[in-house]
This record gives sequence, structure tokens and C-alpha cells, in this order.
Amino acid sequence: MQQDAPKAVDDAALNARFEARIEAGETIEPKDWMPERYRTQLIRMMSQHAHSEIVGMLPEGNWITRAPSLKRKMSLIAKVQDEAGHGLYIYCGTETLGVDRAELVDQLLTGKAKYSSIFNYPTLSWADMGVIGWFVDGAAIVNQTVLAKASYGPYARAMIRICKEENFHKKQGYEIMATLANGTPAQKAMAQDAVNRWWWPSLMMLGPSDANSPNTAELIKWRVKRKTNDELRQRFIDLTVPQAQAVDLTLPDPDLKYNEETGHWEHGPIDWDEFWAVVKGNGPCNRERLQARRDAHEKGAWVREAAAAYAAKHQPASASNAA
Ligand code: BYC
Repeated sequence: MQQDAPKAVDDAALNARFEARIEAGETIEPKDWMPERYRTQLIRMMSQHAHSEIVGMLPEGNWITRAPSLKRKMSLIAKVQDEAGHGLYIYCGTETLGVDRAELVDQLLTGKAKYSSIFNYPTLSWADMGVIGWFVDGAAIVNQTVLAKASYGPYARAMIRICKEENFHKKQGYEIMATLANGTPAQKAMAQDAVNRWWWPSLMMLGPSDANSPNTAELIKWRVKRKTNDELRQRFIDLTVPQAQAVDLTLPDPDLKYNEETGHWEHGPIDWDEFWAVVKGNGPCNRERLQARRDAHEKGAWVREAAAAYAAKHQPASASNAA
């Protein structure tokens, strides 16, 4: 007990210094001292973000072979490839916190780690590719633009590049929707059906309401999150309603109305039972998504083995060259 006392004093001093740095708006870098809880919260959030990018490739990957033109196919392949890149940046960022990527991937494959609820919905028509870009990337941009100012340097910097690419993704999705909405009656109906199916899950993607968000207060205090889930959801709605009006598509919420006083669009109740069912693994595609990732991981075993063998073979040579 007595032996622990000096360390407790040290930790208290380090902690006070850390809190002061956060308060001053300084960026925390990997080698800086940080409270263990700050580190584990970041690992949780960043790894789940990385998993979301990787699992998020699956719903769109489903349509690559069925894209309606070569141009659309090329854009979709490029978008899905960007998502792989985003996953890799964020895994790298997470590794700066002293955790191994293999451990993070294992947490995804064994169902211990979460990934975004939105990717557990099926992609039933080509219009879903448009609406994913418009709504899902749109919601992601609203969330990630703020995360680009997060207190942890490697996460914030990854968000800057990712947001640039997400903006392009959103524009290509909205352009698909505008084209369908101005097309034949059947194309317009397909676009409206996709909007109807994806609107509510996209609102849920931004996280539970603030009253039921146990992590928000701590993450805001440490300036990892700079806005609450409800604030970001409101911003997404305010941005998206005029975009829907511009292409003459209807958002499936009879309670949606503009409040002149607040300057915000008010929305109807969100079905949080559906959200929690999806988060707990019981959405329409949860099992299929995890199985697809497990199969890919198993089939990729030879690549990991080959890379390890190559690294082992070349390491002594480069080490002796350096000497
Ligand atoms: N889905 O206290 P809360 C993309 C969990 S991909 C599942 O509010 P927090 C794209 C939450 O983890 C971009 N679970 O948590 C890719 C927590 O459980 P644990 C994805 C969710 O961390 C391909 C519990 O509920 N974006 O753009 O304060 C194609 C309580 O929640 C969800 C990110 O990952 C959910 N939607 O806030 C196209 C952004 N929401 O972990 C596009 C980074 C909450 O305590 N993450 N949960 O067991 C964040 O901004 C925050 O972590 C969240 C949640 C807003 C998601």
C-alpha cells in the first residue's frame, strides 16, 4: 500500500497536466502520457470505426457486377476501394495506441466489437447505391468533420483525408439519385423506395439519443467527440431535407416540419427498439455480414503467411545492408 502512494501522486499530477492540455485545445500524440481510460475509449471507438469501413464494403460490393454502366461500375469500384483504404488508415491510427491489428480483427470476427448498425441492412436495388452515398456517406461526413477536430492527433488527421473522399462519395450517390428521380416512373419509384428504406436507419447510424448514450459525456469532456449524437443527427436532417426537396423525393416522416423559431427541421420518433436489435446482432443482415468477413479472413490466410515469410526472408538482408 505504502509503495503505491508515490505512483498515485505521479498519476494525479500527470492526469492534471493531461486535463489541462485538453482544456487548452492541445492535440494528444501517441507518445504523450494519457489516462488508461482515454486510451481504451479511443481504441473502442476507432476500431469500431475501422470495422465499419471494412464491413461497409459489403452492401455496395453486392452491386459491383450489376452496375448499370461502365462509368457507374468504375465509380462504385473506386468508392468501395476507398472504404478499404479508410479502414486501413484507422486501423493504423488505432495501432498507435499500442494494440495489435490482429487483436482488433479478432474482436470483429468473434462479435466482441461492434460496427455501424447501418451496414446490417440489405441492398435490394441499384438505387440503394445512390442512397448509401447520399445518406450514409452524408451522415458520416457530418460526424467525421467534427471528429477531424478530435483531441487525438492520429484519429483527427485520418479524418481529414477520409472526409475529402467521403464528400466525393456523397456527390456520386446524390447524382445517382437525381438521375433516377428524373428518369422513368419506374426509376423514380425505385429511388423513392430506397429513400423509404434507408432514411430511418441512417438517422440511427448517428448513435442513440443523448439520454441513452453512456459514452458521450466522457468523450466530450476529453474532446474526442465535439458534438453529441442528437446534435449531429439534427445537422444531418437540416442538410438533407432541402436536398430531398431539390430532387423531388419524399423523406418518409409525416412529422417532419420546419420550426421557424429554431431554424431546424423537427422529426418524428425514431424506433430505438429496431436500433438496439440491430446493434445486438439481430438486424436483417448481421449474420451474413460477419460470415462474409470470417470467410474473407480465412481465405486470406495464405496472403498473411506469404507476407510474414517475405518479411522474415528480407529482414536480415536489409538489417545487414543498413549495418
Ligand atoms: N451502430 O454511448 P454511445 C462509413 C454503440 S463508416 C452500432 O453513443 P459513442 C461508410 C456504441 O458503440 C463510418 N453500434 O457511443 C463506410 C456503444 O456501445 P459500446 C462509421 C452503435 O461511442 C462504408 C453504445 O452503442 N462511423 O462512413 O459515444 C460505406 C452506446 O453508444 C452505434 C463511425 O464509426 C451504431 N450506429 O457514440 C459508406 C464514426 N451507435 O461500444 C460509409 C465513429 C452507437 O460501448 N464513431 N453504438 O459497447 C462515433 O462517432 C461514435 O462511436 C458513435 C457512437 C456516434 C457511433
